[in-house]
Amino acid sequence: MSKNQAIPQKVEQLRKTLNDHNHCYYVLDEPSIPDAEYDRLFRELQSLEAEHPELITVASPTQRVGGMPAKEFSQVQHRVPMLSLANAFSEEDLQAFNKRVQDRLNYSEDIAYVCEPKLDGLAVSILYEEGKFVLAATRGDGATGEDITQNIRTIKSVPLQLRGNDYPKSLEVRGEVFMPKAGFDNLNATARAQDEKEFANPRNAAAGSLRQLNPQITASRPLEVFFYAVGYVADGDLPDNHFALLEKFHGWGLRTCPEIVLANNVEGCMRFYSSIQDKRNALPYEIDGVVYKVNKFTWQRKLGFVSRAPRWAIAHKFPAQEELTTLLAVEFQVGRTGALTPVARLEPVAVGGVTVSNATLHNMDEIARKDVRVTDTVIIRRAGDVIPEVVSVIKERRPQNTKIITLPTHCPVCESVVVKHDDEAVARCSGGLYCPAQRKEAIKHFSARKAFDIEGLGDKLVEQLVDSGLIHDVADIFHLTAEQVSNLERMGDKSAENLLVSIEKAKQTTLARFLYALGIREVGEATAKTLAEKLGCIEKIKRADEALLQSLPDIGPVVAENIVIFFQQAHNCDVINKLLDAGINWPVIEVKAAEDLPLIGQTVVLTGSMEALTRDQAKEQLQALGAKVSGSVSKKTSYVIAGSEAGSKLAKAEKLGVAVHNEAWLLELLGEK
Ligand code: 9MJ
Repeated sequence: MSKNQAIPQKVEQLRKTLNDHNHCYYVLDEPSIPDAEYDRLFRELQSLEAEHPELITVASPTQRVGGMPAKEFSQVQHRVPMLSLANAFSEEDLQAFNKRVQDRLNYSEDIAYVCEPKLDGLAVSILYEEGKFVLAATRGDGATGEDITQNIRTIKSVPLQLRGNDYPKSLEVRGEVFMPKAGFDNLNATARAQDEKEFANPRNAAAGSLRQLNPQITASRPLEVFFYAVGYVADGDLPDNHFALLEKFHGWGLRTCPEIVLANNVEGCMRFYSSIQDKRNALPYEIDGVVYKVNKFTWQRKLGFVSRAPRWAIAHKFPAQEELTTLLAVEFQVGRTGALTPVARLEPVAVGGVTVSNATLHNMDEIARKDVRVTDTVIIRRAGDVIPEVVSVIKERRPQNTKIITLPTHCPVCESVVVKHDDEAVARCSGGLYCPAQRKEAIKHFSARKAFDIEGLGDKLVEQLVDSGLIHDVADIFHLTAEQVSNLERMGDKSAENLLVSIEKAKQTTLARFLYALGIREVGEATAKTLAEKLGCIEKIKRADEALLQSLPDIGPVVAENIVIFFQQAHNCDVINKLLDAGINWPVIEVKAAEDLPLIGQTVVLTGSMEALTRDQAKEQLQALGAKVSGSVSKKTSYVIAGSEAGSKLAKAEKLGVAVHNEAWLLELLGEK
C-alpha cells in the first residue's frame, strides 16, 4: 500500500479516536487522555484535512465551527409538536395529577414515573439521519422553530455522529441546552472586566449564546446539553418505556442527566423532589424544579395531550426564589479585610420558604448601576445558601422622597476614615491595625513568617487569644504572660513558654518587616523594603506626603494614598507607639542624604532605544539618584528621555509640552552626578 492510500484510513482512525475521547470527556464526564494529547491528535487531523480537503466531512470533529455568520435564522416546522409542560406547585397538585392519570388509564395501582431535574435552559430539537447530526431547531411556538444547526454543532456534548448501530434511521431527539453555573460566572467576570453588559442569569446567557448569528461566538460560550425526549422517529425501534429510552440515549452517546431516577409511585416522586431540592445548590447547573413522566409509552400514548402540554408529564416547580419588598435602610458591614459591604435592611419577606430581612447590595458601584434608593420597592433573590441579594428596583413603584445611598466617610465599627479609589469597586476602612472588625486578620498577618515571624502564634491561637479577650491589637501580643497563655485550651506550660520566647525574639526585627507587618493596604514586602531603604526611619515614613512617596520606585498614586491615610489615623499611630514602647526595635538604616539624591521629586519617562545603556540600566541609575521612572507620559512627567525610534510617548510629551532630552543628555546627567 502506498503512503497516500493510507491517508483516508488514517483520517478515519483519527476521527474515531477523537470522537471516542470527546464522548468520554463531554458525555461520560471521564476524561480518557490528557488535554495536550487530545490537542496533538486534533492538530494532526486538521493538518491532514488541510492537505486533503477532499476528505473533509461535516461530521469531522474539526468541523464544529464552520460557515459564515448567517443573516437570519430560517424556520423549521416541527414534524412532531414540541410540547411544554403543565406545572405543579405543591404535593397536592402532584397527587391530583397522579389521580387524573390513574382515572384516565382506569388503573388504580401505583404508576411508575421517571423523575428528572428540570433544567432552566432552552429546549432544542436535533435530527440525526443515519446517525449523523443534520439539523437543530429551537422550540419556537412548539409548531415552528428556528434553524440553529450551526450554533448547536459547536456544543461539544452534542455528538456529530451517534455511537453504536441500533439507532433509528431518522431520529429526532430533544433536550435542554444550558450554561453551567461556573461557565456563567466566568463569562460574566470576563464581561465585567471588559466593561460589557453582564447576563442576568444562566438561562439568559444560554439563550443569548444560541441567538448568535455568528457560530464562532456560540462556540466560545460554555454551553452543555442533556437529552430527555424523542420527536420524529422513522425506520427503527425504540424501547417501550421512557427510562429504557434514556439508557439507549446514553449508549448512542447522547448525554442524559445523571440525577434521573425511576420512581415506582407518587411517594417516590416526592422523595426525589426533596432530595433534589437539598442537592440543588451543589449541582453544577441551575434547575427550577423537577419533571415527572409516566414511564410506559403505551400509557403516554393513551393519555395524549391537552392544548400544548402532555397529560403524561408535569413539572413540579421549586418555590419562587425572587420576591418584592421594601428597602427600609442600608447599613455598612465591615469585613475582616476592611471591605465595607452595603447591606439592605428589608421589610421581611418570604423568598422560597425562608424569611429574608437582609440582602447584600454588593458595593457602591452596584448601587449606582441599579440606582437603588432607600424606600424603593426592590426584587430580592435568594439562591440556595448564598446571601440573598437585591436584584433590581421597580422604578414604576418609586415613592417620592427616596433617599440616595451614600458611602459613610468613617468606618461604622472603628471610625477610621473610609477609602475608596475610583478604579476599585470596594471601599475599605483604613484602621487596619485597630479596627475590631479586622482585628483577627491584622494579628494573623502581623505574626506571619514574612512579617514578625512569631513561631507558635498561628491562626488558631490568634483566634483563641482574641476570642478570650487577651489581645485586642497587635501590641497586646507583647504583654502576654505565660500564665494567661497556658490557661488557654490545648496549651500546655511548655508551649506557653515557647511562645513567649518567640515573642521576645520577634521584638528584634527590621524596619521593612515592621512596615510590612502593619498590613497597610497594597504595601507588600517589596514596597515595605523600598520605604525602609529610601526613608530609613518610621518617623519620616509617617510624615511623608503623597508626592514624596510617589517619587520612590514603584510607588504609584494609589499606594501612596493608602500609606498617607493609614498614618493619618490616630488609632493606627497609637498602636505603633505601643509597639515601640513594648520594645520593638530594628537596626538603624543609613539613608543617602537628600543631597545624594539630586533627582528626588522628578518623574522621568524612558522611550525608544538607547545605545550605551539598556532601558533597565538607565532606569536603575535614575532611581539611584532619586528619580521616579514611570511608564507613561502625563502632565506630571518632569522630562522624557527619547532614544531612537521613539513613538507615541514622544508624541504625547510634545503634545503636553513636557521637556524631551536625548541619550547623550542622560549620560551627561548620570556622569555628572
Ligand atoms: C427540562 N426542562 O429539564 C422536559 N425538561 O419533556 C425535562 N423538559 C420535557 N423534560 C417533555 N427534563 C417536554 C418537556
